[in-house]
Parts: sequence; structure tokens; C-alpha cells
Amino acid sequence: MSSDAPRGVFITFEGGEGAGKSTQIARLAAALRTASGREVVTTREPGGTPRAEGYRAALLRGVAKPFGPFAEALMFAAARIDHVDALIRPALARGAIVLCDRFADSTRAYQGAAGGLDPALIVSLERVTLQGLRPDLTLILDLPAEAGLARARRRGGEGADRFEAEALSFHERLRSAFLAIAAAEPARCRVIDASPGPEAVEAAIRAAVASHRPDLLPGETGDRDHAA
Ligand code: T5A
Repeated sequence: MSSDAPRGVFITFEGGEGAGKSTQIARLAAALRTASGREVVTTREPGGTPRAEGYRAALLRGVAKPFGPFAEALMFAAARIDHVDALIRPALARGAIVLCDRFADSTRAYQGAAGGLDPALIVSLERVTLQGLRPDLTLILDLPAEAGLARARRRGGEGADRFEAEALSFHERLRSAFLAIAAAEPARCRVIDASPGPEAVEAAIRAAVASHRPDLLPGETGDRDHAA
């Protein structure tokens, strides 16, 4: 991208199962379209492009699980390379706001902290996969693992996928991992309490976005404005 190219904004949503990411991405996208008038692209991982959606179906069926967390991380990375090259980078180059449901932090948490993959391998994988791309802002939706799993179960569908079927201890490690990522990178990450109802969570997300980038939601008060 040349230095005078329009600069998009890359916002990722992370958290455990059933935290409310899909619900909140739709709400934030609508608010940003109205308030900023900019192009807003919503996407997800694994997936986001036809090729990566093919990987998603296989990954959620558990095809890579028998090969272990490294092979599974490689498959997430392969899907991510296509997603980044074909969808995310072009959208950012057009100046769009890109809202992505899960990204590289999910590999750190699921295959790394919860799955047992060596963090050094994950760092190397991120370097070759992302080629310097980093989210401008990451919203980590936090709630107790049991509550998130109950929400995912209530939503119904085809039954537990490869990750939802993991033991509660796996999901508790995930929660700790996401909180550790937020603590390690406070300039990029904001933890959002995902326990209350959707309206309250939406308000907290809008405040976090307004605080990080006041130009995206003009007229809204950022969460840091409420700080003591
Ligand atoms: N994965 C992904 C990896 O292991 N490594 C990686 O690198 C990547 C990128 C993706 C799986 O892949 C794994 C992680 C995942 O296990 P997925 O189906 O996309 O699979 O899984 P999730 O991202 O967890 O998606 P979910 O749909 O399960 O959760 P969401 O999107 O967080 O939650 P949402 O919005 O669908 O809400 C769930 C239910 O709760 C209700 C909703 O109406 C819905 O019924 N709800 C609320 N109820 C009460 N209060 C609120 N505030 C609510 N918000 C939503």
C-alpha cells in the first residue's frame, strides 16, 4: 500500500464460545455505517472467502484434530492467508472499516494456550501468515465459559462442533488466555463485559470504539471519558 493510500480500520472481535461476537458485529456495523458514512465490511474466521469457508467446514467438523494442534494451526493459517490477501487487505486499501469475527488471537488462545501448542511456533506462524498486518483494535468479549457455552447451546443448530465439544476446563483456559492477551497488549485490546444483555454490551462496545477512534462514531462518548 502506498503512503497516500486511504487507510482503512481493522477491528477484530475475540472471546470464547457464545460470547455474542456475531450479534455485536452486526450492531456495530449498522452504527458505523450510519455514523461514519464509510464502507463497512463484516467478515469472519475461519472463513470470509469461498476457499477459506471450505477450510472452515472441515475445521469445525474436526478433520484436523487427529493431526494435533500444530497441523490444526497450519490449517487455520492457510485459511487466514487467503482471507487476508483476497478480502481484508483489499478492503483496507479502499479505506473500509473491516469488522472481523475472530482472527489471529483465536489461534493463540485455542491452539496455543488451550491446545498446548508452543507459543514460539505461533509467533513464527503469525509472522509468515500476517506479513505485518495487525488489528487496530481488538474487542475481547469476556464472560464465564459456562455462560457462553449455555448461550451457544440455546442458539441450537447442528449440535456441538469440534471446539464446543471440548471439556469445560479447555474453555476456562481460553478465557484466561484472552484476558492475558488483553493485559499484554493494552493499546490494541479492550475487554468488554459480555455478561449483560445485548443492549448493554453494544453500548460498552460503542464507547470503546469511540474512545479508540472518535472520528468513527462522532458525538458518542468514549469509555475513557467515563474513567475516574
Ligand atoms: N478457532 C477459530 C480456532 O480454534 N482457531 C482460530 O484461529 C480461529 C480463527 C469458530 C471456531 O473456530 C475456532 C474457535 C471457534 O470454536 P464459530 O461457530 O465461529 O466457530 O464459533 P464462535 O466464534 O464461538 O461463534 P458463536 O456463534 O458460537 O458465538 P458468538 O458469535 O460469540 O455468539 P452469537 O452472537 O452467535 O450469540 C450466541 C447466542 O447467544 C445469544 C445470541 O442470540 C445467540 O443465540 N446472545 C446473547 N444472549 C444473552 N445476552 C447477550 N448479551 C447475548 N449476545 C448474544
